[in-house]
Amino acid sequence: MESKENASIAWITGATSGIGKACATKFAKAGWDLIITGRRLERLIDLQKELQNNYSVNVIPLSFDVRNANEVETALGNLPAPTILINNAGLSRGLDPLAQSLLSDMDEMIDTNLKGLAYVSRIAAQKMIPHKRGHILHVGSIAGIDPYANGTVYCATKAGVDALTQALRMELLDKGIKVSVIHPGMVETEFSEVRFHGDTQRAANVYQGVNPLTPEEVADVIYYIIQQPAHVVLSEVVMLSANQAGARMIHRNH
Ligand code: NDP
Ligand code: 8X3
Repeated sequence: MESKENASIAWITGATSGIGKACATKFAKAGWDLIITGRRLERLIDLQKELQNNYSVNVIPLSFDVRNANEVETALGNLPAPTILINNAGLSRGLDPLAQSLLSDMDEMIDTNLKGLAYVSRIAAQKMIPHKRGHILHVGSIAGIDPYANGTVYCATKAGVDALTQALRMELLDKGIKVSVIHPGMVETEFSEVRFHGDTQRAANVYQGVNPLTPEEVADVIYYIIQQPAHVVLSEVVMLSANQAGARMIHRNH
């Protein structure tokens, strides 16, 4: 990455799709240099080219699995401190009672949404602390503050993200580092396709008649959170479609 005077650098995890990809575009448009991450390297490289060509910013793609602490350390450990971290990589697997859930689905959600998120924020915090500046933003979910049946483990991981965010904010309070969480409701991304293991019809049904949020709308709010004056932190933001009043209280127009 070429060094620019006072360049602002954003690390964005989960940038190959959905909310993370929309954040990468939003921040590149605003002139931020980016570290974009995800497992699908081809998608990262395509996005890198697109953003560098369109917005003349520096973009570094880093492909690694957030579940693997060694991969996270190898990828991010030698980088300079980011100005901000958008810790967004995450997923849901299955929509079943706990008694019928697959162990592999449960492990994947816990390892990605909770352990992976913690690995990445740990490194970002280590790097930001000596500079006494920075902003760590976690992508939680309405599922973390309004749990629902058949989503036990996903909801628990997102409740964990909420708790982790609050505790981290306390730890970093006297260190000049802001910590925020955004809890979106339904956003139309690849999320449901991943949840239903590639069943695109079942995934499409989730958003029928809802007018869900778009990833670009969520990215706009994330940008707003980051742009607040130095003495202001939007610590927790809940963002829903106007057709949604809770995780499972949804008005469908048919
Ligand atoms: P997408 O499936 O579109 O994007 C998920 C992103 O996470 C991808 O870039 C994926 O990259 C990355 N990711 C998943 N697992 C890993 C892993 N093990 N290592 C590295 N990267 C990983 O979904 P969304 O954009 O909707 O999801 C983004 C976040 O928003 C998630 O944390 C999700 O829980 C949260 N959320 C989503 C809502 C929704 O309705 N869509 C609502 C509320 C919160 P790759 O596969 O290339 O590794
Ligand atoms: C994703 C939103 O309601 O499907 O976090 O859990 S929900």
